[in-house]
Amino acid sequence: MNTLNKTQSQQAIDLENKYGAHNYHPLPVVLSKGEGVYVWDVEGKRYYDFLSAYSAVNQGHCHPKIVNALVEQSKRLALTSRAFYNDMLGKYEKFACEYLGFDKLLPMNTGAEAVETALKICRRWAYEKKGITENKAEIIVCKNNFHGRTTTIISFSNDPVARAHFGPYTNGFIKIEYDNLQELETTLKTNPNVAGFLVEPIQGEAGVYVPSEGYLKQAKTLCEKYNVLFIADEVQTGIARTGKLLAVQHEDVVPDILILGKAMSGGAYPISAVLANNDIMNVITPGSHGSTFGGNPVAAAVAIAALTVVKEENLAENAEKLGQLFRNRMNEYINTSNIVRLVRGKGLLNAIVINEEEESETAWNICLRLRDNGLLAKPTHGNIIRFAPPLVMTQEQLVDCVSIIIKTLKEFER
Ligand code: IF1
Repeated sequence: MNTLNKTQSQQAIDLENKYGAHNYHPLPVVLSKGEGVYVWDVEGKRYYDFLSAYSAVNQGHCHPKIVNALVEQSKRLALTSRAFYNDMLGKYEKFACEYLGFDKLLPMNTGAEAVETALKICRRWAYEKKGITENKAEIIVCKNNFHGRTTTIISFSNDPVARAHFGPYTNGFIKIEYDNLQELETTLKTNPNVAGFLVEPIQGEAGVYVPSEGYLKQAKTLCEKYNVLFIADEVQTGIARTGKLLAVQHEDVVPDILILGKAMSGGAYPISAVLANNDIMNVITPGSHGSTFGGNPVAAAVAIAALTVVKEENLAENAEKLGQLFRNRMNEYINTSNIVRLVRGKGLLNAIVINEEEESETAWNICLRLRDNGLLAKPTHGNIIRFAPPLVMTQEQLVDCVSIIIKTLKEFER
């Protein structure tokens, strides 16, 4: 077929296939515009976005206040590097520290970089404050974690697809079962060299796995008992996604180190951050860590705007309310159907488990049909579909979306 006869979508897909590395398997839809809870494909068809760029676009696509901050700051000053001061970074750091309740912030760009930063801070703290013998520090992580794509982070992943043939792997991590306090305590008791416990408040990639009530609170208590840093990876769960500003706040936990990314910018710009109090953050000294782009003036302006929108538009409260409604409506449907096993999640981070084996293609096929019916979502496993719309959604829109989802699921009933 010559290019003239191809749809615009197919042309875009072909270009990516030919010239782009094949590190993704996207749902076949080519998007060219977004506004609020909606995205449009190149043919002009409109969809509800139920992925929100993996929870980066909590504030909705192209939020005018965030876009304005991006544009105005870009026109004034975009990048200085950290070799010089700029007039935006300090303002942003003060704003974010007060907003989130920490003494200090270390600015980075991507989630994986922020996780790496947290690991470095934790190790330094282990040697300089806790007194662990050099090179002996261990950090506890959980099975089925997802913390990013760097060589160190994949070293403690147990996903064969993410890890295979990328070794040799980084040492210094102990893997335990998620949501298992017994194993956490045993590990802490038997390993005096543990410096930190790195955990996702809800495991996203694992399939929106919500731990038992009290798990985070008790894990934090155990960390205190053994003088170990509780490191919360809120890259995906943070910034109002789960119905609170931070998911750890559902259990009144204040992490020793907080990792944020994604919705720090509302999707307009890659912005991540690590927050901690002085006694921990002060192990970082000039030259020991950094980034060319981290903390640049555009990022600072965008983050202030993105965090302001979260408060001004009560996004945490909206996520909580709409999340309840979503799970209630889905549960009503699940009681009448055999295609969906269950719905789980918190706030507007939810997933349904399809009544099939993990290797099944049903979730993918349902996502294709959802697309045809005007709603975009992505499977996390063969049998799990994540639903994470922008938090600016209205109740009326959510009800409309629920009916699209249920109508689509009904097409798969046997
Ligand atoms: C991809 C999942 C989401 C994260 C947590 C750190 C990072 C992530 C808890 C790294 C990133 C992404 C990256 C994305 C897929 C995605 C994801 F499906 F893998 F689990 F969000 F649900 N910590 N999550 O979830 O942040 O370096 O990407 O900025 O395509 O790899 P990053």
